[in-house]
Formats: sequence, C-alpha cells, structure tokens
Amino acid sequence: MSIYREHRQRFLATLSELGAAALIPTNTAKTRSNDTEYRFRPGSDFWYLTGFAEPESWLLLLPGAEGGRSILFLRERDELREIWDGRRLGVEAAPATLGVDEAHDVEDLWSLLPELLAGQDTLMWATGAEPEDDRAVHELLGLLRTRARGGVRAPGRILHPGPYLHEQRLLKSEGELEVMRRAAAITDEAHRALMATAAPGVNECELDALLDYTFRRRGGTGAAYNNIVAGGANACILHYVENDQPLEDGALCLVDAGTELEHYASDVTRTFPVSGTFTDAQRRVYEVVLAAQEASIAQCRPGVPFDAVHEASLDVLVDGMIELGLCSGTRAEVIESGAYRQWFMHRTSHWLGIDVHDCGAYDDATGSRPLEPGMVLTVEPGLYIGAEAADAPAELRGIGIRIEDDILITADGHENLTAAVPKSIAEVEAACQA
Ligand SMILES: [Mn+2]
Repeated sequence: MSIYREHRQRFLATLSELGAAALIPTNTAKTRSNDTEYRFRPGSDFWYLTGFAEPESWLLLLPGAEGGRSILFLRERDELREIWDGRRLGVEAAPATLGVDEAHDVEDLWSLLPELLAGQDTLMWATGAEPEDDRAVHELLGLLRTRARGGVRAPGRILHPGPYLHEQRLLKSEGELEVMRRAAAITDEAHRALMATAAPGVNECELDALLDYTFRRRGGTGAAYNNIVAGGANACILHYVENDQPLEDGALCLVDAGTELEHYASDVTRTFPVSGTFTDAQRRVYEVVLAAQEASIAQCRPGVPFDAVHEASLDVLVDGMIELGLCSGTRAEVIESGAYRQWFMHRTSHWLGIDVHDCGAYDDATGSRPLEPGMVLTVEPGLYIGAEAADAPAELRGIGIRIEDDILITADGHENLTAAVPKSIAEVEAACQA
C-alpha cells in the first residue's frame, strides 16, 4: 500500500471516531508575473493524504462505520488542454491509481458537495488559508441550512485540521522516513559538491545553481526553500537569498539548502572556508557552534521538552561568547539580560516534514511539549558577528556560522538523518579539498 493511502486510512479512522467529514483542497496556482505562474506545488495536507500532484484537486473524506469513504475531485481528461498544459490522470483512472473510493470531475465539486455533506454534523476545514475557498465553503453551509425545513441537516461545527491531521503529520511513518532519508542523501551530495567547487572568485550564484542542479538531477523536486549561499559577512543576514556575490579568499561560505524529494523537505546548513582551510579565528567560532549543536543533538530523545534542545545550544553558545570576548559577565547574566541576542538571534529548532517548517504544535498543556518517537526536528544553532560589529574583537568581525542537521526522535534516542554531511573541521576541510 502506498504511504499516502496508509495516511488517508489512519486519518479516516480519526474522522470516523470524531464523526467528522473533511474537505481538503490542494494549493491554488500562484501568479509569478502577468500571465505566468510559479511551478505548481501541491498543498501539504492534500499531498500527505493522496500523493497526487495535479492542481485543481480536492479530497473529501466521509466518516463511516467501515473506515469511511474517500472521494477525489480532479480535472477530467481533455485532449486539447493536455496539449497545452500537460497530462492529466483523469477521473476514470483515479480510483485504481490512487486507491480512493470514488473520483469525480472537479467541475462538479460544488454541485455534488451539498448532497455529500448533508447529514454530517461536523466539517473539518482549514479556515483562513484561502479566502475564496473559505467563502465557497461558507456559502455551501448556508445553502444546506436553507434546506433544513426539507429535513436536511447541515454541519453545525467547523473543526480546524491542526489538532488532528497536523498532529498525525508530526509523527512520521516508516514510509515517510524512507523518503526523508533519501532526501538527506541527495542534500549530502549537494553540500559536498559545493565544498569541492567553492574557491576565491567563484560567485555565490554558481553554487546556488549547483545546488539546484544536484537536487533535480538526483530526482528531487527542487529546493525545499530558497537556497542561502552566503559568502563572508552575508552569512550574518539570516535569510540572505540574493546569492550573487563573488566568494573572497579567506572568507567562510554559509550554505543553508536542502532538497525537496517527493514533496518532503530536508534542511541542512554547513559553513566552510572558501580557500579550504579555516583561519584560527574562524576555527574558534566554528568550534563553539559545533559544540552547541552537539549539545542540542544530545538532548534529542523521547520525553525531553522541545525547548530543552534550544536551551542546550544557548548555554554552550553563551559560554563561547564570553570566551571569545563577545559578551561579558556570567552565563546566567548574559541569558537573563538577553545580551546574547546580538550574536544569536533565532531559535534552534523547528519541525520538518512535507513543509520545511512543518506542522504540529510546539507546546501542550504542560508548556513546551516532550519529544516523541517519529518527530523530526532541525537543530541549527549559529553565531553571527557582523562586519561592522564594533563591540566584537576585530579578528571575529564578518564571521557568520550556522550548523544544521535533521534529527529523528527514535524510541531510545535519535537518528541524525543528515549525519553524512561533512561537519567536523577535519571533515569539512577534507571535503573542500576533494
Ligand atoms: Mn532550518
């Protein structure tokens, strides 16, 4: 059984328990400019439940005693449109190909939905995502209510999928992890290629293009988010995406990039010396960030609160800031005052999955939620010392370093999905000279 069918059956079991129907559209096409569009990317909830990537598709799930029913709405085959816009699966082939119970032409969505939703008490619908779809769903519910005198019962409750579908997505299945491991392997190859290619005078854009080339050549759907290729002090701009400057001899290069494979993300950051060898100052900062990252990864096991992963990095980074002359006082004073934020201004982790910043709550009733087997999170501490940072020792100015891996929580600890990407100073220097 495909992983998507398995996801759908599990979610249908939840819906059947709740007595709720769920309506899940894919993404809408987004205009890039005038009459051209961005390459289509399916909606994450929709992809998770179908593995189907065509635009203009909707999934309706109905609860039921025998595991419920899945109904897909998709574009009908059309000889002329397919000549212009590409192949379509079509209504007839959809049930056998995707394992859904029924399929209909998406043109009939709004005329069939009233009948299909009549008698349902609860509709799971992600309000607030697409205003036009929101309006259509509310009009549909209004229409059903006008039929009350005819004995039609309209759903009286709308539930957001967050606590249900997004919690299911947070705990990865074996099938999903297999995809994420393959994505990690492609991302490893891409980072190695960059370390081997970078040299003084090579432009950031060449490395950016090499990332995309490696991702796509190996079967990825592209970058999971905009590549960051930041030479020297550009690394101190957290979301630097211009990627258009020549790399300078003696500088570092920070690369935050991961492939998307079958619409699952990987998310890796490495920082390496353009010339192939760290300077003494770069090495001292790198060792602090690496020790912080290792301390955080060591916290990754079931039962540990999500925030403890961040706090482990923060402790090591703050000690390092004091040692490097970036902050003064004790660790407790620097954390209390927030003075560390000048050099480390972001959090350490986020969930990872179909979305690079994946769904799932970070807190529960107890506060920061405990980690559980099947969760995947990034661990990405950094230190950013701007070129103009007057209160930093001169030799540290212009150094920005982040190190990021993708960590799966397992029953007895964790698995670093991206462990193969060179990370120690010796490994990074060897990869640069490869
Ligand atoms: Mn990240």
